[in-house]
Amino acid sequence: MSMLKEKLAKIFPAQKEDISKFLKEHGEKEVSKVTLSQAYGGLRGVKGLVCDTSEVPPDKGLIIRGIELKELTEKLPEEILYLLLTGDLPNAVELEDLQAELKAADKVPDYVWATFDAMPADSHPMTMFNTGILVMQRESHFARRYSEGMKKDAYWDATYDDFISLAAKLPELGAGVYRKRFNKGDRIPSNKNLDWAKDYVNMLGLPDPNGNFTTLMRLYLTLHCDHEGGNVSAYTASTVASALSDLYYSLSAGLNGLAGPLHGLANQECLGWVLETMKKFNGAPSKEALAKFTQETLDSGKVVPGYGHAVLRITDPRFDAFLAFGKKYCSDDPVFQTVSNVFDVVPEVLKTVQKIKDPWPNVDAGSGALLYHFGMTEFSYYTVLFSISRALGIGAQAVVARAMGYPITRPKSLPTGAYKKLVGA
Ligand code: CMX
Repeated sequence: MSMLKEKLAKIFPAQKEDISKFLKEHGEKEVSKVTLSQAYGGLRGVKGLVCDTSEVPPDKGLIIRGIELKELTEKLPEEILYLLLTGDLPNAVELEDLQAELKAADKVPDYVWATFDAMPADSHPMTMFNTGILVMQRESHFARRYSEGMKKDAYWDATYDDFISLAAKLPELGAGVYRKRFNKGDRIPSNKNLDWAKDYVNMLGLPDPNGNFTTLMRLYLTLHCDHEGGNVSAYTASTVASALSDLYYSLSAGLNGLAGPLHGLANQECLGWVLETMKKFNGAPSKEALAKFTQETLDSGKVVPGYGHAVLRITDPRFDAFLAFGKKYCSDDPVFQTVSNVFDVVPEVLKTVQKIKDPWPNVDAGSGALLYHFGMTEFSYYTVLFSISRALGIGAQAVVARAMGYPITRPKSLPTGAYKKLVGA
């Protein structure tokens, strides 16, 4: 048994016991009220979900297991995976053990590539990526063991095996999508001596002479890992997993949500918007021109991608981390300079629109310019990168939910007529 699984086997029973005691004592206490506007408004702000891997206070941004994101930007994604699951960062031996466990499970089956061959050449990279995950469902340890009559207390163990197996394969799967979809030539084999992010860069096949692209990729794969339980991808995945659908089903379902333009696809949309401004103004636009273009975007009924958030009310610390990276590694790049100018201008314009609750940049506002700088110019691919990272949080949440024995998700809906009756309208 790996060191990580052994550790989880030790800590989960005590956590489950703690929750059970907590509920026995306080289970009937009220934690949230729901207004009609909230029922019709995407349940914004309603407390009714549990997520122990991370939290997102509106005035702080992402906190993973009690550690603010700004303390974690130098960590490897594998360390984050460990942290999400256990609440601790691994020591050097534990990290090495996890990396070896991932390397042992990293082979994408050949039938995935054959499936891609059968797909239309212009399929969206997210469609290919999620199809790749779904088609691998036959590899699920959970599904096999469930059909063999696995006991409830082993559910987390089988979900853990699916998580590691999937996390191991996602860089190869993502790189395979990139090379196939954008005609980059043959797939590049995994190198067992490289860490998770560096091997991904190796398999993508983009030049990285001084290692800066690898540094960006480690940061990227760390920053997008998790964002509590209520965002579309995490909530969808956990709902699907609550039906005891295995992680292949639940992860691909969640990532289909990430592929929406109001969620993870915003990073592709955002770079598109920035490049559109540069095209329109023949190079990096002035701040006045940017303000005008922002207003035109709003007037045409579109959203300004990369800005606003359902929970945050500050500049997203993930954006701060990308901005700091850009200032260090590509401050002369005109696309990055435009992104930086957009940050000076767009919040001021959005603040003038009363209904917009958060005028500040989110994670998607800056990442595209950095990827573009390092030669990844195919921006329809960007949400695949987001997905590889987000799979860490979704997978960890699924393992924890199975270990705690959470039941099937089933909130209550009512027709409008019933709500009218309920409030005496
Ligand atoms: N540009 C224009 N209008 C915006 C806006 C933006 N960046 N952000 C919010 N609004 C509008 C909303 O569309 C909404 O308008 P309607 O009432 O006419 O529908 C109104 O302001 C109120 O929205 P809100 O309460 O401030 O924000 P929501 O919680 O409803 O939505 C989000 C949050 C992220 C969907 C929204 O801010 C948005 O569409 N932003 C642009 C897309 C984006 O960057 N998404 C990525 C988010 C991060 C991620 O998941 O990856």
